[in-house]
Amino acid sequence: MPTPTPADKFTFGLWTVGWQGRDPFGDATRPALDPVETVHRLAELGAHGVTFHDDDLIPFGSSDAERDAIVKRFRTALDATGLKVPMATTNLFTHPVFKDGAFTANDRDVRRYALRKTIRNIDLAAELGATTYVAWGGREGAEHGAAKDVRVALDRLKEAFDLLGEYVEEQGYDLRFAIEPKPNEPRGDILLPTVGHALAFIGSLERPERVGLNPEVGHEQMAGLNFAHGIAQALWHGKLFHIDLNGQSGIKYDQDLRFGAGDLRSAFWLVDLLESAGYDGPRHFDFKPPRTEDFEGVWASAAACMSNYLMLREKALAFRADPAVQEALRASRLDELARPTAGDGLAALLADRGAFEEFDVDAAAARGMAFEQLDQLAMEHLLGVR
Ligand code: XLS
Ligand code: MN
Ligand code: MN
Repeated sequence: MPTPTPADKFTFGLWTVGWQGRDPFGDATRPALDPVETVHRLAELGAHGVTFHDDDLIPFGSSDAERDAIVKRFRTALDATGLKVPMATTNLFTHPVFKDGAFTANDRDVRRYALRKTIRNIDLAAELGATTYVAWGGREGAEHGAAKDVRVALDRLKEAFDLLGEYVEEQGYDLRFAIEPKPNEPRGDILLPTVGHALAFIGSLERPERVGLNPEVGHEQMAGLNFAHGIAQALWHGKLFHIDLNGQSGIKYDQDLRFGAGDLRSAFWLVDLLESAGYDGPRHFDFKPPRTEDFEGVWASAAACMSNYLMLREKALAFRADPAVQEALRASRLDELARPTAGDGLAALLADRGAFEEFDVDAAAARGMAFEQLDQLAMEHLLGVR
């Protein structure tokens, strides 16, 4: 079994292993975890870093003196273990004040409060060395029709990101924002529901270069989408700033299974993509150890997230290195896809009788693509028989 090291850049949110198992139907099944213990346990397991929402670390409503003491203790644990804080984010969803959203709440005072809460934690994130600030707009959405004017709400969302970008620039922080799309839950419908929606939105911002994506496996799958395809497009746009890895079985509630559980084939193609594209950011796990588990199960599932990634990486590398796969890729004509369609120019295309007048449509239509053989090789690698 491969063992993780900090060089693998595995990171975990405090809220993942720290999830107490509270769900809409049941109470907590585990006691609270001390963030300092989490730091030590993650370091022992071979993780590179830890991430947090402001309220995961500093309970909502803490005094300034309590806040300082908590941050000091946390920092001591980071220094002792060498664990990094590559990313932080804001909780803009738990407190009832955010019931109608944060940056897009109808109430202007709530929006101003949300911005101030975010800015306060951005200062802490920068202080702890984070270079990515995630923004998941869990409550930015609606259950009703006319109660949310979506076009106006998007104006307010743009305003928020423009102001936050201005703040970060003014402070001279080395910090980029990563928007995390999700189609629903906890709102009936959430703004920027998918990678595609968020990519389009980023183009409308004042500082688009400072804003990218933090896509989550399960969130795209909740919308029935192919996660690896979404990630490929995010990479193509240069917008994969961060990633939330976990597992999901089909279109249902946000399951947050450990990475590799759920759709295993999708996880294989995702790791194959991240590794072959040279993604060098954190591999961040945003999962929830099921509420059936005690702490032994919690740490076992955290370790499994990392080992599943590493096992899939080995499989993906072996798949790409296999001469039979390389031959199958040629048979499926991936090399042809990589050739520009009209590198010879538009005039040459228009003059090329072979491209149209003399093109043998029937012969081309009859050609097999040999995709099944290629895909079966992937299956055999994944199942460990090659
Ligand atoms: C919830 C999100 C959340 C973000 C951070 O579904 O995944 O945990 O990643 O706020
Ligand atoms: Mn999730
Ligand atoms: Mn997430």
